[in-house]
Amino acid sequence: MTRCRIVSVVFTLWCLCDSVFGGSLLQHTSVSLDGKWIVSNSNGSLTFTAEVPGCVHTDLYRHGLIQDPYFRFNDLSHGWISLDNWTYTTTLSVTSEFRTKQEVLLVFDGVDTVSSVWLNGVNVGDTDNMFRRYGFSVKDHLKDGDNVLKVSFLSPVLYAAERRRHSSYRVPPECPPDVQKGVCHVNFIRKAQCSFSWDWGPSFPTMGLWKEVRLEAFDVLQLLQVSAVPSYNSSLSQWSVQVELFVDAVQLTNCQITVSVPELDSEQTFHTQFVPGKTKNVFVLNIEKSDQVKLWWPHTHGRQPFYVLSVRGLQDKLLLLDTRSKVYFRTVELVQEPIPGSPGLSFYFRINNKPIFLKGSNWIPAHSFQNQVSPALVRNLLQSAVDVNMNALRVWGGGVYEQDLFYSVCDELGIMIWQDFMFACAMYPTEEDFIETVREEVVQQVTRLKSHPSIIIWSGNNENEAALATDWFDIPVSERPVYLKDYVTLYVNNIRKIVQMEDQSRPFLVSSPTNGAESEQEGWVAADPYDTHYGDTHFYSYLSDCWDWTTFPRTRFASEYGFQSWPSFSTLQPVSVADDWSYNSDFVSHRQHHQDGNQQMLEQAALHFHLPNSTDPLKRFTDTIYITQVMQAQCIKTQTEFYRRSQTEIIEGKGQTMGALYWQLNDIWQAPSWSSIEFGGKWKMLHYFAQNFFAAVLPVAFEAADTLWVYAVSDLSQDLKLTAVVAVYSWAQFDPVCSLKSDALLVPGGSAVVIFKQPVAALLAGCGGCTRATCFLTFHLEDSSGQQGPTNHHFLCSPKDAAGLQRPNITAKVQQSDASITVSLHTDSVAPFVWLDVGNIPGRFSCNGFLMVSRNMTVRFEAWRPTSATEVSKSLTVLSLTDVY
Ligand code: BMA
Repeated sequence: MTRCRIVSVVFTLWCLCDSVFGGSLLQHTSVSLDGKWIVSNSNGSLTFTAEVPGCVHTDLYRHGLIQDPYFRFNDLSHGWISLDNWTYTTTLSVTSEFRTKQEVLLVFDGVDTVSSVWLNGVNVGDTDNMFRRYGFSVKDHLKDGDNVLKVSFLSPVLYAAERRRHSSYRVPPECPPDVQKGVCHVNFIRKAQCSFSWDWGPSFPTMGLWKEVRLEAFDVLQLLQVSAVPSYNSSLSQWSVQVELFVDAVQLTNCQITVSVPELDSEQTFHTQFVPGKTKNVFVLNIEKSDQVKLWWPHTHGRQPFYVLSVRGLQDKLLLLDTRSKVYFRTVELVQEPIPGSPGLSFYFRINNKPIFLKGSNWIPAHSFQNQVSPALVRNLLQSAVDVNMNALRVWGGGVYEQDLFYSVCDELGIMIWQDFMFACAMYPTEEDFIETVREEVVQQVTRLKSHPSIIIWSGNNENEAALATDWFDIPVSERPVYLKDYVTLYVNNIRKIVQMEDQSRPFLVSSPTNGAESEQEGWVAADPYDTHYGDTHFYSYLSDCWDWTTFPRTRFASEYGFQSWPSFSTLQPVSVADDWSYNSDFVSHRQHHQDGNQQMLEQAALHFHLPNSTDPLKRFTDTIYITQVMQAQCIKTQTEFYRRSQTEIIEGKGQTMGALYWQLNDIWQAPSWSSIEFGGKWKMLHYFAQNFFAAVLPVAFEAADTLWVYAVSDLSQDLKLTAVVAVYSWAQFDPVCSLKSDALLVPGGSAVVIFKQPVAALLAGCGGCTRATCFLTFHLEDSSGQQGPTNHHFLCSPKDAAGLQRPNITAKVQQSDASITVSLHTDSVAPFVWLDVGNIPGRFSCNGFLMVSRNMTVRFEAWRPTSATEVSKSLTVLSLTDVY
């Protein structure tokens, strides 16, 4: 058995806020119980050392007791792990000095999920919620010398099934669809809902101590957490910061608290009394130089400055508390108000008084085993988001409340977070103990996260209003009131109430999608939560032609929409064998968790592209992967551009779209999904496209009744005087056949306006023999200082019908130039969707998936680990559309 030795250290204050320094002077001892534990299964046939933080699955793998869980079909063959009960054991040695402190707590930052905790044979506590921190008082159960600590986990799968058996009515869905190859009743356990399988993820119902474990001993008090939430009084033009100290005090303690933000010359002292037990103590600091406060802005709208807030607590001359944390100043409002000429209400975010269009995606857990989500992985994914001009992400409600670092990086990068509570696509029980544990979960998570400016909204659940309103689960009409009542009990009377008590600084929505204020009017479940006149919408339509913008809802806010694609071969290869590398293989159908998903991708692609038909099976497979990525990129481009150009106008009562968050940013494993970034971090073609379709200034083209329209979209603060330049190219030659220019137009900041309009027939007639089949368009915006925003393209026919498009011969030369690696490309004819791939060398190109309309082009490769031009050159493959025909 491994032992944890107690070392007495003096660092009193641990705070869950973003403490820059932390530190303390009060006699307080904390000892980490992370590191090596022993874990064994219920009959003792398996016993091995365990890592904490960690989980049983990763330990089994580390010891070579199971194969890589992500390899081929192992998600199925490893199912036995979560059907067993597992016990974690460690021995800790305690000194009498430690034991004689007034209070000794055994603290678990995260327990996954249902366990009983035993110290020297005494049950000191139980857990039932992965999203809670637990602190058990253990002073009376510790002895000098060795102490045995055991955490006995119940199988989450059997526990959930047992809870269901005891429920007096069904709480649907009972099980996931067969295609997800998952396990049942996940809604009965407070655990990542996707861990029992999802339509993009495997079933790995984990067990273990997934966050830190430690003993805390103290005499007077312990500061559990500090939060600092600024608010602005506009009538007084005055900032203040609400500082909350969460304190666990052993005795009544008089304390003089000094709160300050030195950089803003603001300091206030308060005399307070901490009463015994856990208490929240609130202090409001008025900011002296309110007019000088530098504001936090979303990415591309400004910078993300912070100030250091210091809190010191003195009892007579004894320093009880001394902590520093970051405080960021910004305001957020969700504006739902009547719009002239449109039924319904607006739905947009105003940050620091400025309406802001949210551009981004949805975040899912980055791994089935959370202990594998390293700081580097979190940073890489978030950096990849801002690198393609995203300013927002939605942390989706079927995963986990992310780790502190995630939100700190979002604060630093200016990523706005729409934060769901962890309930998704289901009805939920409302038994007393279930509600009780959820209440504690909500208090803790809001307390932990509310100091982060990045979080701009809380949302109660994912799609549960819609599930009820549009009857996903065939609930008989007579039983509907039960589920409605449960819905209101959980999300409105409990979660909403708690959030409004704990955090008045940002809006709360009960669900997503929702009609917001209108849903509330309708008793919290609207007749049609997808109503485009209100709130946000989720929209999926896989088989209608995604190039036809008229199929998209002209919504106020698109919080989910998407199309699937396959990840690249280099991502699949490590978890598969040669037998698997065909689109009809068992592996390919096994990894697809969305009903008919593989077929849908091909059908959507076939609307505009020839499907790969190489006689070489491997080439046919990799070409198919490519074509699914082309399809996905082009589909989401079209849809996102539609949302962005709809931001200013109201057409037939609909419009003023103020958000486009596509589904989904990242992947949990190597499988087909809606993601734009593959498991492992590689960018799909969609992610490269996002760089353009989320650009601050963007020209958007579309056709309506055979007329070409070009809109100028601008997210900038300042107005621009722009001209649209439309070039007509022939598929068969490089130089434009002709080129047209609009008049200069004033494009106000934060708007989308028509800048060019011409019937397609007239445009082609004036352009030397061009037809829809022989020609296509590129276009860009410019002002007196040059081009503004990217060059965009518009096809006048499906590429499969393009006349004159030849198979290009593209050559590439890789060179090391200064700090970067460049790829110089040469083509002998026009090449659409040029795709550079360097296999498993981590990194990204400066652009990819592009339309090559000139003979030469140079692209940079930014490697995420040391590499060389030779290595890149060896791995590089270049593909363009006609290569797959
Ligand atoms: C939405 C999401 C997810 C799902 C996605 C794709 O419903 O909320 O539940 O993965 O669509 O189907």
